[in-house]
Amino acid sequence: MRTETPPTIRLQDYRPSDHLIDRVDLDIRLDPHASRITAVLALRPNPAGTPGAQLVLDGDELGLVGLALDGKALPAEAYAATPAGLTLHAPPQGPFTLTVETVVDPTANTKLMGLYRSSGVYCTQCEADGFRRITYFLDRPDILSVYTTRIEAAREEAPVLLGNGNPVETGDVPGTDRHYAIWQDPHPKPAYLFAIVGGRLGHVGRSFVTSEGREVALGVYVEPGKEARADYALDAVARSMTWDEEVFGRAYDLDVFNVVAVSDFNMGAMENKGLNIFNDKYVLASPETATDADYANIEAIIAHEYFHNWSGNRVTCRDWFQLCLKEGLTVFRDQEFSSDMRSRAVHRIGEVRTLRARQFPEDAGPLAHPVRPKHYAEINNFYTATVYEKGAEIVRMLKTLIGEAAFRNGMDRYFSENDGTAATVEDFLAAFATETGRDLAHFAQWYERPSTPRIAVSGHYDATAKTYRLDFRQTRPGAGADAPPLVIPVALGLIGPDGPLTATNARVRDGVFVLESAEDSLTFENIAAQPVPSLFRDFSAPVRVEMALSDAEQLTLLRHDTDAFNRWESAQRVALRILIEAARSGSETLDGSEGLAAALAAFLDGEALRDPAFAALMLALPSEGEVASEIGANIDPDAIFSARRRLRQALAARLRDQLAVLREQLADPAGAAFSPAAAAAGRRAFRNAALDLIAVADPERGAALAREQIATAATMTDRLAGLATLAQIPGEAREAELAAFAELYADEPLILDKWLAIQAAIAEDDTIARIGRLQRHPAFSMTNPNRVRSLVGVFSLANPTQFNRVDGAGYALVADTVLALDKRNPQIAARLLTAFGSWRQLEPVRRAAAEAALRGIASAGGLSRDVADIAGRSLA
Ligand code: 0A1
Ligand code: ZN
Repeated sequence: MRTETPPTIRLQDYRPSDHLIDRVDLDIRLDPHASRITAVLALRPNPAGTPGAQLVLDGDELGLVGLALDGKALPAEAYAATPAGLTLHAPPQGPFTLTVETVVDPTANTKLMGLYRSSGVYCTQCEADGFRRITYFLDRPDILSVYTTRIEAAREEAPVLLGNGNPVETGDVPGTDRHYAIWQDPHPKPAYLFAIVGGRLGHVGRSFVTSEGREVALGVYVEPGKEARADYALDAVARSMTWDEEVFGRAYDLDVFNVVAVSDFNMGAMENKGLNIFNDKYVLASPETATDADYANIEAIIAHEYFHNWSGNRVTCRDWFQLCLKEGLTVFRDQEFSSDMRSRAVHRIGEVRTLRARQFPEDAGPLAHPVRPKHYAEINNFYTATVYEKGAEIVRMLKTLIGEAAFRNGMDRYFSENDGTAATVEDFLAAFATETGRDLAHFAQWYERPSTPRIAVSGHYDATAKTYRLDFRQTRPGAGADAPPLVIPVALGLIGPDGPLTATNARVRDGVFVLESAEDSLTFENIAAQPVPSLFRDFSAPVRVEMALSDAEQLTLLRHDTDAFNRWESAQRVALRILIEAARSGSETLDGSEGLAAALAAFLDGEALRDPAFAALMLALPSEGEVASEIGANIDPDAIFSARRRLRQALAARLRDQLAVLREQLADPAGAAFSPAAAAAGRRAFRNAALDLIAVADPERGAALAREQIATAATMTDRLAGLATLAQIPGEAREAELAAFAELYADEPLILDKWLAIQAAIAEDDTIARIGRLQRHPAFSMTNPNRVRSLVGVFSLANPTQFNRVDGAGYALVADTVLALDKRNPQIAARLLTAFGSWRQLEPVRRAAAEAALRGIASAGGLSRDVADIAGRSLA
C-alpha cells in the first residue's frame, strides 16, 4: 500500500477566518481515561470573512458528546461531527455561543499533542495544532480569544492545578474527593498558547517586581523530591525578566509566571501564556547531575520561552507560514541574552557551529525551504534550523544594517504597533522601514527562497598605486536561476603583517560594507603592503565564503585579527582545507598540518590561560558533518573520518606536552566551590578538550587520565568528559567504566541519556550491535522522546561512519526505529527521519543504500502525515 501524498497548504491561499471567537470558557474535568471538556465559545461572524459562511471547527481524534447553541441542544441535521471536524451548516449571522462537550483519553495519548499524561502528570501541548485534540475549535493562530479555564481533578491525583493567566479561585467539589482551580487570562491569545497542568508536583518560587511595579509570583514545578534542582531555572527566569526590561524595554504582564517540567515532551519547551511547559532536561540541574552544557541550555531555553511572551504571545503569528516571525526573532533574543550572560565571542562561535551543522545541510538537501515557507503539508515538520537559526541570522543582519539604536526603536515600534494582534513578516519589516525611512523590500528577499549564498571574494594588491581591491561575487545555489541577489552585510577589516590597518572607504560604515548586487568591488587607498582581508567578521551573514587565502595568510588572521570570531575561523579554515584535501586524495600526508599545529601552539602559549573557553574552541576541529557539507558531493564518510583522525593525531602529537601542562595549570583549586558560570565552565571545557587530545596522542595515558577523572570528578561535566574520552578507546576499561556508570546512575534517566549518547557516537563497527543491546537496557524506552533522541537520534546525527555504513545496517536501524515510532509518536518519528536529508550527496554505494531505506519507509502502509511528508520530500 502506498500512502497518499498529504494535501498542501499554501501561503497564497491565506484567507481570514469567517468567524471569530472572542471568549472561551473551559471546564476541564481531568480523569486518566475519560477527561471531559466543556467549551463555551463566544462566536461571531468575522466582518473580514464571507457573510453567511458555514462554521467549520477543527478536530483531531475527537469524540463529540454534547453540543448546544445559545444553550439549546442542536438538532442532528444542523451539524456534522467527525473526529476531524465539526461543521455548523447555518450558524447565526450575529454573535452566539456554542457549547461543545468532548471526552478524551489522556493516558492513551502517545502523540504528546493535546492533553496527555507524563509520568502521571496531566499536561497539554497545543502548538502547532494540538488544541483541536482537546475540543473543536478554529485552531489557527489568527483567532485570538480571552480564556477562562476551570480545571477539576481528584485532589489525591492532582493536588496542583495550573492554567494560563492569573489564578482567580480554588475550592473543593462538595461531596467528592475532587477539587478545582479557576484561571483567567486577560490577554487575547491563539489556541496554540493554551495550557493546563494537573499533578503531584514539587515547586520552588520567588517574587519578582517588574519595572512597571507589578509583583509577579514566579514558580518552577518539578517532580516531587527534585525541587533543589529547579533553583537554577528559577534564577534564569528572573534574569530573563530583568534582561528583557533592560535591553528591549519589555516587562511581564501577569501576576504569576510558572514553568513546569515534564519528562515526556516532543520538543525543548513551550511558551504557553504564563505557563511554560518544559522538557525536564531543560529545567533540572544540580552540580552533581548537570553538565555545563546543561546549565547553558537551561539558561538559554528558559530565556527563549520567556522572551516569547512578547515576541510570539503579545504579538503572535497570523498563520504558520510566519513561524519565523516569532521563532527567528526569539532565537535572536535568546542568543543576545546568553551572549550578555556569558562570553559573547564564545557564544557566537557556538551559534555558527550549530548553524553550519544543522542549517547549511538542510539548505543543501531535499528538505530545503525558505525561512518563510510558501507551502507545507505538515506544519510540525517546519520547526527547523532554517526557520529558527537562519531566521535569527536575518534579524541579526537587519540590526547590523540599520545599527543598534534604529534596531531598538524599530523593535519598540513593532511591539507597540502589533500588540494584541496576529502579525506577518511584512508587519515586522514595516516597523523598521518606517523607523529608518529605508525601503526594506530588497532585504525581505532573505525570507523568500532557500539556499546558502556563496560569496566568492578575490583580493588584488597594486604595489605601485598602494591600493587594495576586493571583488565580490554572490551566487545562490538552489534558489532558482531567477533568484535576485541578496542584501548582504559584510563586516570587514584589513590586517597587515603586524596587525590591523586603518583602511577607509566611504562605502564601509562602522566596519560594514553592504553587498547588494551580484558583483561589486571595494578599493582601499594608502595600503602600504599586501594585506589580508578579515571578512564577514562575527559571521555577519549566513553565507559560505570562497576566498583563496594561503594557510600563512589565514594564520596571520589567527595572530592579529581583532575579531575573535575570525581568529577562530581562520584556524578552522586551514583545518578544513587540510581535511578536504586529505579526504579527497586519501593520501596519508597532511599537507600543512605542521603549520597549523605551530600556530595553535603559539596561540595556546599566549592565550589559553587567559581565555580557556575560547582556547577550547580553537582545539575543536570542524566536525565530520561540516567537512561533508563543504565537500558537498560524492561523500565518503569513512574517508572524512580517517582524515580527521589523522589530523587530530598530528596536532595531538605536537601539542600533547603543552596541553598536559595547561591542563594542570587550569585545574580548579582544591576545595573550590562549584560554579556553573562561564569562567569556571571555560576552564573545564579546556581541560577536557586537552584530555581528549592527549588520549589521541597516547591512548594508554589518555585512558589512565580519563579513569582517574571519572573516579575523582567533582562535577558531572568532568565525569562525563572522562567517560566520553574513554569511550573512544576500545578495551575492557571502557566497558567496565560504562557498566559502573550505568549502575551508579540507574535512577537518573537524564544522566543515562548522556550515557546512551556517548555509546551511540562510538565510531566502531560494533556500535550497531551495542545499540541493539542498549535498546533492551532498562535505561532505554521507545516511549520517551529523550531516550530515543539520545540513542537513535545521536547515532544518526553524530556517528557518520556507522550511520552511513556501506552495508546499509545503519540506515536500517534508523528506518526500523522510524517505522516503529510512527505508530505512537509521528512527530518524533518524522524528526528522526530527517537524518537522511543529505543522502543525495553520498558516494553511489551509500546513496543507493540510503535511498532504498527511504523508499522502504515511503512505501510502508499507514504512515502518519508527518513521516509521509518527510519521506516524500526527501525522495522528490
Ligand atoms: N514554540 C516552541 C517550540 C515547540 C513547538 C511545537 C511543540 O510541539 C510539540 C512544542 C514546542 C519553542 O520555540 O520553544
Ligand atoms: Zn520558540
